[in-house]
Parts: sequence; C-alpha cells; structure tokens
Amino acid sequence: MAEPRPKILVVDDIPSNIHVLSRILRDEYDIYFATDGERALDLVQARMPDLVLLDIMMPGMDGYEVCSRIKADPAVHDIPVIFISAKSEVEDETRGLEVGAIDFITKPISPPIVRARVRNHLLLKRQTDLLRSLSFLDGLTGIANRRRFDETILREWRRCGRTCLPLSLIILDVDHFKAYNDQYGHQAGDECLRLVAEVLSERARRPGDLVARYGGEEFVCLLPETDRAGAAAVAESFRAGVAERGIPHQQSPVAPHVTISLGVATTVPTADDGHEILAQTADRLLYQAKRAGRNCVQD
Ligand code: GH3
Ligand code: MG
Ligand code: MG
Ligand code: MG
Repeated sequence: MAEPRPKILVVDDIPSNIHVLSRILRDEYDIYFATDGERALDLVQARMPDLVLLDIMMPGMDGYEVCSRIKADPAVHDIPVIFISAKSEVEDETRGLEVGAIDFITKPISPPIVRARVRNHLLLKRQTDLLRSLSFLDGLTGIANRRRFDETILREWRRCGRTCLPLSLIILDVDHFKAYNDQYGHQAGDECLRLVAEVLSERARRPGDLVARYGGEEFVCLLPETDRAGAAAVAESFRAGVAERGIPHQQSPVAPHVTISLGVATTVPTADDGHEILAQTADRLLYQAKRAGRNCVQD
C-alpha cells in the first residue's frame, strides 16, 4: 500500500504568502492553511498535520504563542514546527527554537531550501514515530510490551476512576512451560508463545482492550469498562482458545497440549488505591489457579 501523502499546515496572516508556499509544496504534500493563530491550533487538533510551517508576526496570537501551545499539549507536541519569518535577528531565531521549533527559515524564502528542509524534517519525524511505535512492541510476539501496558494501566486507572466504571485485569501464565522448552527446544518455545499471543489477540476484540506480554511466558489483558462477569468470560475464552489450538505438549501432566492458567481482578478505581492492587490480586488468583490444577480461571 502506498504511504499516505504527508499533511502540512501553513500558517500566515498574508494569503499571498500561503499561496507561494502552497505552490512550492502541493505536488508532494496535502496542504492545509490558517491565517491566524486560533484557527491554526484548531486545525492542528482536527487534522493532525505531519508538519507545521508557521509565521511569527500575526495579529492576535503570534507564532511564538502558537508554537508554545502546540508544544505544551502532549496530544500534538510531536508535530514538528518550522518558523518561516521575515524576522531575522539572532534573538528572533533563538526564541523560535526555544519555544520548541525544529527549524527557522527567513523570508524571502528560497523554494529549493524550503522543499529540502521540509523533506528532511518529515523523514526524521517518520523515523522517530517508527522507533517510538517499536519501543512499545514485544519483539518476540509482536503484541504490546510491558512498557505499553504500564503506561496504559496508569491512564485507564485514572479514566475509569473519573467515570466510576470497573477496570479488569487478566494475568495468565503458560502451564509447565519449562518442560515444554526442555522437550521441544527453546525455538519451539518461542513459537508457542507467538501462538498464545495470537489466540489472545483474536479473542480480546473490544476497542480499548489491551493484550500485552508481561514477561517470560506471562501475558496480561487489560479490560476497561468491563465488570467481573465480563472479564471472567474473556478469561475463559482465552483458556478455551489456547487449549483448542492444540499445541502438542507431551510432558504436561495437565493435558497432551499446551494450556494456560489465569487470574482475573476487577475493581472500580478509587483515589485511595494505586493501580498495583489489580496486578496483585490477579497474580494471587493466578497462583490459586495453578494450585487448583492449572488450565483454569480464578476470579
Ligand atoms: P507453571 O505451570 O507453574 O507455570 O510451570 P512453568 O514450567 O511454566 O514455570 P516456570 O516459571 O518454572 O518456567 C517458565 C519457563 O518459561 C522457564 C523459562 O525458560 C521459559 N521462558 C520464559 N521466557 C521465555 C521465552 O521468551 N522463550 C522461551 N522459549 N521460553 C521462555
Ligand atoms: Mg505575518
Ligand atoms: Mg511464569
Ligand atoms: Mg508457567
């Protein structure tokens, strides 16, 4: 699939300046424009451009203020801003870079330089985005990693606390996985973990559900706005799904195929508790599931 064309927001109070920049860039990029700061901030939120070309001197909110506000908002602060301004003193450029711009181009502009700088910054942005997304993925299974989970549970704990809705957590662990590795080898063990991750991902389908590798052969599933019965049903579906996958495990005393044990915790977050209570409870119930003979859910 072809990559979508990058989106560039051009902000300048003088329409002819916007026109010039648009002519230089429109063959390669989708151009949006705004003639004042307020409108620019609205468009940044609504269009999520890949880059902003920003004038400084504008009536009302000036470019420095627009840039500061973009950089103060975590939802959009990664969008690179390049100032394009007739202001050319050292102090102007310094201030622009200090409020968070990635570059500073002085008017009158040179079209090839604008094109080249825009291209370079977009390339850098794409590489940064790619690295960030990889930093949240587990290298073995391709699902979310512990870092993504830690970040998400913090956010969901606060959000469900505000809305007084239950938050559920499933922790699960592959049964007798040491014996599996010993019998089939470490590579087959890795493949087994990939298959388990696949089953879990197929079965946690609500938007907002997060399946992650917690470490080793343990996985977690965070279920926002899900009560105890709902979470227990998802856990049972995980258990059945892994068993039905029928991954042979001859050494397992539980069944001739790979099985998992699961603990499920549900709570409506309060300000008094930390989110750790969820993992502690789910972990304790997982341990009980192991003691109860494995291949089962405890909630
Ligand atoms: P239980 O049913 O009580 O969970 O027994 P178990 O054998 O699964 O538990 P134990 O904690 O003793 O063993 C976990 C094993 O998981 C040991 C470790 O080598 C293996 N393991 C952890 N991470 C990986 C991995 O990324 N790949 C592979 N192949 N094995 C892993
Ligand atoms: Mg101006
Ligand atoms: Mg384990
Ligand atoms: Mg295990």
